[in-house]
Amino acid sequence: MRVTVLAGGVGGARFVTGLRGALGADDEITVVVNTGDDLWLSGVRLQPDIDSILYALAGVNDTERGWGRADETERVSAELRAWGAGWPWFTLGDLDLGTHLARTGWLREGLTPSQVAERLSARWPIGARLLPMTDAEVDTHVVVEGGDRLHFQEWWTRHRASLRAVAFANPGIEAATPGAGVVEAITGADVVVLAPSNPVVSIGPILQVPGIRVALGDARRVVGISPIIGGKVVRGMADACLAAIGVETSADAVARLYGRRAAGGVLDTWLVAEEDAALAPALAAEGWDVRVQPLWMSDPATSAALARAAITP
Ligand code: GDP
Ligand code: FO1
Ligand code: CA
Ligand code: CA
Repeated sequence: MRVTVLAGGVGGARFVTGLRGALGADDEITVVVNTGDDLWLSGVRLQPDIDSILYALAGVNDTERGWGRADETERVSAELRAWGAGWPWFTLGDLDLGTHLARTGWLREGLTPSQVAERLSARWPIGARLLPMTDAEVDTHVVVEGGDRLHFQEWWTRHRASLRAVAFANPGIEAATPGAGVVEAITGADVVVLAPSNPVVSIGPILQVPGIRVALGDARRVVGISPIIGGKVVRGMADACLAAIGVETSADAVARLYGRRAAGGVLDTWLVAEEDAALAPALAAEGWDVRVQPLWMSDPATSAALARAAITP
């Protein structure tokens, strides 16, 4: 079976890890990863969502923080701070920096981000293909109340989303094209899954890359999983992001944001948590194939059970 997942960082990584556990060696997993979180810092290129998924599949991730490497040290970061270089509120772990240096070197040699992702993926038997959503640099910016414009990473890691966001933008995305293999991975899959990732800053940028929505229209089947359980985000700042675009933090509002394929949206099926079972009848009345499932991915077993439910016709 061929499964293609559209994903951001933590929610994406947990889901894809579960999917790998649910599938066998003959199955193929492709992950189209958000690159809106990417940034240049102290001369190196960071790709947080790609790295979160890469490290999780390789089993070298920091499971508590949800980003970066396990057994990490921060000697270089302390030195950068002493120099006044980079961002004092943003830590580049020493092992993680090795990834950024390798990536930046390859980019300087002329490799595309897609080719770099392939090289990074070759180090460990990760059991999935990681495809950047685009090879263009389309970093997410946040416009906050008052009109200031910040890189998404500054808004989140420095201000912890405390400045009220009023808009998100990915400059240049209108002219971007899907990364190498992305369209084929979507149209050729038995099922495409929108991971329980941030709908605004993880899935949102992926859907904005010209050509990706069209490809989803040509897909065999598209299933989405709610990142909202019982009206709350499981972690992160999706609630602040949804508020900024005028969408309620609820499993049904996110479903309507994505929309049904039959009505010009991107999904055929929507998975909501047991806590949100009461929302199902209204969605079903609108024509949704809505399914109630346990959506907590607390360990590999629950993540695999969710993945199995998502790919079940
Ligand atoms: P990020 O890039 O690291 O922010 O990660 P993603 O965008 O991939 O995922 C973030 C989203 O994952 C948040 O909105 C969370 O609510 C959601 N999430 C995290 N853990 C779980 C879980 O166990 N179940 C579900 N349904 N959603 C989750
Ligand atoms: N998140 C933080 O809250 N503080 C950090 O210092 C930080 C450093 C960092 C370095 C590399 C990386 O790949 C991710 C990092 N993150 C950090 C997480 C990341 O910025 C965000 O949580 C995600 O991009 C949100 O989607
Ligand atoms: Ca992210
Ligand atoms: Ca297996």
